[in-house]
Amino acid sequence: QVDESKEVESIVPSYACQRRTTLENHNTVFTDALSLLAENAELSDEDGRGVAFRRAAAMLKALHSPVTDLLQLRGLPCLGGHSLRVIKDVLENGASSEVEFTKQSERFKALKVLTGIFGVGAKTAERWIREGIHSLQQLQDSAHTLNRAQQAGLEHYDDLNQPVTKAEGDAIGEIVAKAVMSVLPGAQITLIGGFRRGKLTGHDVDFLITHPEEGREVGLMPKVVSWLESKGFLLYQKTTRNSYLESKDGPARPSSNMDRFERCFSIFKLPEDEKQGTKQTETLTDTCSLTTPSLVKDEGSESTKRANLKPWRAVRVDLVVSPISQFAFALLGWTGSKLFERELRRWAGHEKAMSLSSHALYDNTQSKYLRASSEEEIFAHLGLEYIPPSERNA
Ligand code: DCP
Ligand code: MG
Repeated sequence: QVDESKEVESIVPSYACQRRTTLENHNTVFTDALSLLAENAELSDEDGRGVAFRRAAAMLKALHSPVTDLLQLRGLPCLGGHSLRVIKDVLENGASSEVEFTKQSERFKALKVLTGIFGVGAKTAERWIREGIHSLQQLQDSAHTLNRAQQAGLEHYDDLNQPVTKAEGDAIGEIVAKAVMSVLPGAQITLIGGFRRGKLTGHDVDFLITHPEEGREVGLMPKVVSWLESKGFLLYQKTTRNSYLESKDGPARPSSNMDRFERCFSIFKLPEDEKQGTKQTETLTDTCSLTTPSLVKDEGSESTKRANLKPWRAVRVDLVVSPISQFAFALLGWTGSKLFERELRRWAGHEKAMSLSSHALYDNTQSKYLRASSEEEIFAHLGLEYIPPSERNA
């Protein structure tokens, strides 16, 4: 016999893209625990387990009140045995022993520290850990040659591991907009990623650039990057070319989830005065050339001291250029959250026999592409109720 009054929700749809998930989370104690286990699984090359924990956490995020009793979870989707055990542990003991154990483990701590370096993924970190490298100091003392991205990541470690605020995101948006307008008047720039979903902080700032006339966006990225570089705004950048091939009757069928837009992974040098909104454009270039530490001398207190003294801060910025014909798909694909995106693609494939990417939507039944010029149209093609960005925080 279920006590009806204890039920949190009667019907929760099983795909995250069918649910409205705001930033208001009534179950952080459980979602934090499950997210940490998801992170540990992802860092350990166990993606299947990672997704299972992420789905369980996302379902709990969509509930309108806190869970206080396991019985309230009856009939709710996305909860596997493992996730249920974690929730039970938290309910009964105030914390999950598995989570506490993971947090304390040398392996997890080392994976976090090493993958905290921009340019270092789980595989590289794993390899280093097997060689006994667990800290930044040990990495620096080792004979490893780091690639350009990793060197920049290590050099700006403290800054890049400090969350980016919305105000900083907006300040960078103004700079990027200026760059884009200077090299291609009429081009449009849109804030995407977590900030578009209303998040107050993020690990980076993401922008999507397009032009209302198809084709005018070709060659745009190198010009934007040159402009930014000439003004001293870039500490690091790597641009990848657009590798998405156009076929006779439309964009080629997406072959993987990874999109192939022209993309720039960068580390921005955001001057403090820009950040505070008191713009002194004339002196900007001077300010920017003040300090560019070329060697990483130490981490810890010295580097923190330096970080506090310098008149700028390093911020991760991603730029993506899309032709206008693919803009709606790029916008939807880059707004996130990551799980929301994953669930949209799973819904498309499993429920609608369609393939969704950040470039296009292909209907396998009709063997044709479905065009769209807005996110609303894409949701409609997918037979889903429209979910605005602020409710895609799964
Ligand atoms: N994205 C994706 N799959 C990837 C990379 C990105 O679906 N492998 C999409 C979803 C993300 C968006 O791009 O929301 C931006 O990627 P971020 O990693 O910057 O994620 P967020 O902006 O959501 O998070 P944060 O606020 O930490 O930057
Ligand atoms: Mg982001």
